[in-house]
Amino acid sequence: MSKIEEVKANVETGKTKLVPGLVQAALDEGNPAEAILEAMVAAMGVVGDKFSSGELFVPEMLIAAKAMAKGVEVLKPHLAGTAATALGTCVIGTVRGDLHDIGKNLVAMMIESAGFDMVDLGVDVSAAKFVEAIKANPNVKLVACSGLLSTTMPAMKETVATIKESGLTGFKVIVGGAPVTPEFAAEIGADAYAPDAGKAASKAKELVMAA
Ligand code: B1M
Repeated sequence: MSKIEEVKANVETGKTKLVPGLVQAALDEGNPAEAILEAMVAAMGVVGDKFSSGELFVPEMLIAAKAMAKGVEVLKPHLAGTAATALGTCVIGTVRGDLHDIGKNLVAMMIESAGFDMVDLGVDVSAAKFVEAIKANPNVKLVACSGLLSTTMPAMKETVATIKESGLTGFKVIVGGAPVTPEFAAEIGADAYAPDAGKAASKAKELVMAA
């Protein structure tokens, strides 16, 4: 088994203590950080499928998520570059009712490395909390909302509407997460949609530089 395959297998089975060392070994073997990340994301896909089919339950999903988070810590310096330009502040959060944060953390990391200062509100963030954070932080140029559950898509819609109706201006709103589509993003009035962390960072840069 290659080191990348070992990383995938150990994320899947939630081996929190082993994953960081395996990620480091995979890096030492010369594997690109992006390929290692892809393997970990694929592992979470398998975990999700096994959850859907009743083979795994919430505790196993949680442990796999912890294992992946430990692996991402090792990968972080290899994924995030240093930006030459300061693009302003980004406020990010996972919307109300939703506790998934791995994708949101990856998006935050990539947007930060594109040149934004990051204000991460965490998970289960209400629309009002997003608005408060925009008011409290000077120079907000981007608001990023993540959501992983189809049941929290209405909360994303409410968040975007509340932000847009707040009268606050000078920033763009980007949304994403597995159940979110470009059509849904447009329908709820978001300025942009991105399917993954890398594209979220390039889109963020493009949006702010065009404004
Ligand atoms: Co949950 N969960 N979960 N879960 N979980 C999913 C999402 C699910 C698809 C599993 C399944 O059934 N196959 C399913 C959702 C079904 C649906 O609504 N369509 C699901 C469910 C049902 C649930 C619960 C309801 C289970 C229950 O209690 N019965 C419950 C809900 C809790 C809540 O939030 N209120 C629940 C709980 C959990 C845990 C807490 C145990 C844990 C999360 C721990 C954590 O995040 N710290 C968990 C996990 C781990 C998963 C899976 C297995 C993995 C998620 C993940 O981290 N993926 C997931 C199955 C799956 O994803 N296939 C599943 C890896 C991550 C890198 O990908 O987050 O998609 P992702 O992020 C991507 C893109 O989506 C995008 O970029 C990232 C990659 O570059 N992206 C953005 C994300 N945000 C973005 C924002 C952007 C742009 C792009 O712009 C702002």
